[in-house]
Amino acid sequence: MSVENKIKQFKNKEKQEKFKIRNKRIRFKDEIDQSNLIEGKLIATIGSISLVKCDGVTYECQVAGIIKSKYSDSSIVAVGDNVKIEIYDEFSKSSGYQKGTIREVGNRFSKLSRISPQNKNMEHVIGANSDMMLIFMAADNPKYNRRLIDRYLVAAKCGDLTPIIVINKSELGDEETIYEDLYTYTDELGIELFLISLQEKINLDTIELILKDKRTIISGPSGSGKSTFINHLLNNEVQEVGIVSLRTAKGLHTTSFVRMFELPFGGEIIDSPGIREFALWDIDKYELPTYFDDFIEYHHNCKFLPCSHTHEPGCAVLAAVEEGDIDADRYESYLLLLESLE
Ligand SMILES: Nc1nc2c(ncn2[C@@H]2O[C@H](COP(=O)(O)OP(=O)(O)O)[C@@H](O)[C@H]2O)c(=O)[nH]1
Ligand SMILES: [Mg+2]
Ligand SMILES: [Zn+2]
Repeated sequence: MSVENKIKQFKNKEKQEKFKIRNKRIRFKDEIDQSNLIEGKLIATIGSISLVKCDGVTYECQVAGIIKSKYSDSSIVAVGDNVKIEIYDEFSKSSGYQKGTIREVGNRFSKLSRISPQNKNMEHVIGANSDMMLIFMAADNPKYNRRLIDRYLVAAKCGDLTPIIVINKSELGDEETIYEDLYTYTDELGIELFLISLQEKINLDTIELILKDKRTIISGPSGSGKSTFINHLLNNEVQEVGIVSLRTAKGLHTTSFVRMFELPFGGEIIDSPGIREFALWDIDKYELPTYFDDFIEYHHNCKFLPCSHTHEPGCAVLAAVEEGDIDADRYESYLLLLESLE
């Protein structure tokens, strides 16, 4: 058995123990009564409340006490989930939506996860079943941050999301300098990079073509222009009244607030304005190098395995950094992430 598989096996055991402790309130079943259930998709989470859209109608839902889901080991429901709900003859006072209960959660083909701020042993799935992750930053004010780009890239790979980098406020920087600065991402890692300006209306059609008919989850530091971007995509249409009043009822600063919008030209975008910190979930320090695509060809050639690639004699990754075959900036991100995992 390879070292990586051994680590995986160990982690799974450890996980199962943790999972026994949590989710006590909810029982998981392989089969449930399907009569009275309707299919929908989860479009917003506000604290413990989920909004589910079925055939164009939005319902305010809670999770049932007995549920069918493969995900007893993580957030039980997440924005983007395909769910089945039972609806009631009762309307929510805060949102005005008809009430329902989520009884089944479909399989997720991708996810963006972080460590739950409430409980560091729990996974919080920010968004599910998304095709892409848009890493949204600015040329300046605030200037894009390579440490954060690398952290997002690890999360994207871990969750099976295709990463795309967008640098907004391009009029505040020198395009050539930015392309040079980020060439590792485009040329070494094959990630698409777009420079746009919402203010000067530069390259906005290009980015819309990328988003069209896909589901995208957007992440980036505050101030980079994400809200401006989403308003632009939605033609500045106001968001659903029910969501606004629910947020007010629940307190505007609900840290788990996430929502999904339909794009007028086709596709969907998931925004998580309630989420500020982003600690990587489910990554072991010995596994971390496998999330750095540019390390992989060196990662197995170290003299001693597993290797942390920090100080070990005969480390092939360190040698590649010294030779300039691995970008020194990427290596610095690796060291910082490694530290954060310890
Ligand atoms: N100079 C410049 N400012 C922009 C651009 N796009 C957005 N902004 C401004 O950046 C600030 C932060 O935008 P906001 O959408 O709130 O960022 P968020 O925190 O990521 O949601 C606002 O004052 C916007 O008007 C741009 O292309 N150029
Ligand atoms: Mg914002
Ligand atoms: Zn090494």
